[in-house]
Amino acid sequence: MTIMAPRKFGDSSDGVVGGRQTRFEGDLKVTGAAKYALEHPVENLAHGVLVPSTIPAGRVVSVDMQAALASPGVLLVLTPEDDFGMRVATDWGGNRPDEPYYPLSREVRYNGEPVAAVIAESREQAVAAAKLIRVTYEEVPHVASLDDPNAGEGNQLEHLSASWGDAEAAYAAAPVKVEAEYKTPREYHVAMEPHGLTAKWDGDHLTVWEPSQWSHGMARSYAEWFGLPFENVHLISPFIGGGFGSKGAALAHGAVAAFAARKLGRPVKLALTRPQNFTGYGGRAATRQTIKLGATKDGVLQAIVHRGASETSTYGVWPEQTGAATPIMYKVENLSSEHRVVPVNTVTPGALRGPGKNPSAFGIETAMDELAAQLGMDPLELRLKNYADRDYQSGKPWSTRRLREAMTEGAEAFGWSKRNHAPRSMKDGSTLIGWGMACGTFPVIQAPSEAMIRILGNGRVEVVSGAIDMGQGTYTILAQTAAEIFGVPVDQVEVHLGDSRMPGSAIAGGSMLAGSILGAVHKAASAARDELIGLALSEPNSPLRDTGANTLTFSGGRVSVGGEGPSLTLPELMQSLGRDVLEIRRNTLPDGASMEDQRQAWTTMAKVEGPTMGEYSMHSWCAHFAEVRVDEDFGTVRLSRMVSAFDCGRLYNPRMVESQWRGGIIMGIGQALLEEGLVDMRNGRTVNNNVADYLVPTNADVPDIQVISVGVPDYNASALGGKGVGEVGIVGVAPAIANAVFHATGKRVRELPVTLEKLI
Ligand code: MCN
Ligand code: MOS
Repeated sequence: MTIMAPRKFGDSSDGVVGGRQTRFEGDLKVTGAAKYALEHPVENLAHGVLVPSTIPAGRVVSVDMQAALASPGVLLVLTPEDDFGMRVATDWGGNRPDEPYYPLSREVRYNGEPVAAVIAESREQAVAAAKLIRVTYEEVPHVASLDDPNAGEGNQLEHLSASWGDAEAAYAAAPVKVEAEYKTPREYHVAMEPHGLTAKWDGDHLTVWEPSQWSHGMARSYAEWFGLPFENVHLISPFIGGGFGSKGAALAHGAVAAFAARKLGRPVKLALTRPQNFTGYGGRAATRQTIKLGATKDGVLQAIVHRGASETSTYGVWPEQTGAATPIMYKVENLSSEHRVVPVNTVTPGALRGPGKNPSAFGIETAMDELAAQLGMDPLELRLKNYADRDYQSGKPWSTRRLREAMTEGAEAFGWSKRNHAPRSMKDGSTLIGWGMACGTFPVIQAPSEAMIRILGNGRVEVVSGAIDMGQGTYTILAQTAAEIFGVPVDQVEVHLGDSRMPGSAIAGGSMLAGSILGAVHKAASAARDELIGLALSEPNSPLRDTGANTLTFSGGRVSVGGEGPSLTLPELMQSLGRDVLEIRRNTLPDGASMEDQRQAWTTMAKVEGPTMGEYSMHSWCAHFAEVRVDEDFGTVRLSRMVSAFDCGRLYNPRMVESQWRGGIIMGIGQALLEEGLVDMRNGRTVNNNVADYLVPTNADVPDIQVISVGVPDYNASALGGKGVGEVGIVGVAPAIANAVFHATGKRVRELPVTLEKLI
């Protein structure tokens, strides 16, 4: 269990909901005291490594492991021959086929799929022995990527289609038309902390130290794999070095390590190499989409026709939904949107910050810029002119949508009114200057959570939850919430997170955690405070008993009647009540939810609700404004300035939020200018599968980023009025930058990233 002991704080006014409290666990991180999963010391460790396939498609015919077995320190070699005795676990969609699970696959479906594993006394010995393994394959023809001529059209996913009016007819009749194809490449999470774990068995109890975005969901997978009760698995993940969507699910390497640990009767640590991190969990799928916009001569949208496709694997369906943002951005009476998935020989792609919305915004927001250019209109004016007064897809009113304010206030801060709208009109010597804008969105996703509040005799307030902090600020906002309710300074609060034995929580994913877990903590803390009030007013030894009050005030570290008369500190109150501890657990499920409902709520996605499940359509919104400087001779693009305005409802901690937004924007800068998984068509391998060749932004690539909040509390979206923050920041960044490049150069780049060879 992790006890937070922060040493330094901002103003006391920062330590409440809405305050700018500094990062609660910051000290632990900068001093190295925060232990990440793979750093957890475990005695008698054995070390595992995976052997990845070197072909993209086919079968493992045989594995020659004699030399590896004879190699120093080797304890165990696992191959597809081994009967793991495991069963397939429930996937994110809630499906659980009744089938055996082989984490080392005999069928090879992508280059890099694990086909063998070596466990040895040391990691070095395991690595050396793994090199001696000879795998014989029977290869079959493969489809390398979406660009492979054999990729085919793929399969249309009906549930992702949207349609109203008669889009094709309205497009045909529209006096002004834009039609273009937009492409995004494979992109990867590149978290600093690699995937990996230590697995340890005690009888039929399994402990797993593993970075996780979802302690309960991942513990369930381990339990299901091994046919164990959920309670027998203990997954521990107090700190994470970046997940960005990649650490929400238990993966094959976890199964291998846990199986090996059981077989050897000793703990096994297994960490993926950097290249293996590109195939351990899939990155963002490559996408392509065609958008047709029809408009009147004065820029009123008449029709949107959208046809998109994304790569998936041959064994799983992950749609990177190119039409996710398209239907809700603008007012349009005729729309048709369809998405296909095209199976290729890749690891199944996965969730990467802003899934779906992100490539979708690249399509629609570039197309809108093209329409503005064709009309000779200010792209901001075009967007405001076609502002969606409601959600045309669901027909529902917005809960809150301050996108207009985001656009106008962002434009004001950026100085947009000084823009000369003609491309190539703004220069500084041989440097072309471009200003571009684009909008973004991410849905409010709601899920139940549970939390426990413990008040100790010494007055410390503990918040306990299985929720995850991978850097977003969960520790901090939970501490602020409890501090506010008990009227104590934040340093009187301790937060315990990231443990599947703690109360269940929503995934730190889909930007749903903060709204969900704060609801639970607020409920549990309010209940604990009510309980304390009840006791303080009724217990014979309580000095507050005879005040005749019917409630008490918690403020400035003291409990009193409306701040008047006698007052007690929390420890004094606990002492007078004769209590060492008061513990209250609450969840946000409807009252009377059964144990089965609760189990499902914390360990599956069964109770997760989308943005239009209720009366309203609920989303976060943003508008980005980018300035680029392009060297005309060399085609190099430098982002020189960025202003982004957001509507994410109420902000629980603006300091954390600004950092979330900037983090998302920085990832968007990478997507716009640098990031591209390059596929070798001969063998289906992403060749730049390392941090030297897969480029992400460094400090020198990132200019000053001004972020602005225009949100107002939205109590439909969450108990405390906030909307999601973690993902919306990346959405719309790439089109804003690409639009700025068009404004600078007059060249429209419709395929990310915008690299110099596309400009000269
Ligand atoms: N917050 C707030 N007010 C709100 C909403 C959020 O103050 N109205 C702040 C809180 O500090 C909260 C944080 O923003 O902890 C993120 O909240 P939320 O939007 O609910 O997102 P989650 O907690 O569910 O986090 C997941 C989200 C996702 S899906 C990805 S991907 C992502 C992201 O968060 N990956 C991250 N941010 C990341 N940040 C870091 N450092 N590392 C990652 O891997
Ligand atoms: Mo975020 S991609 O939903 O973890």
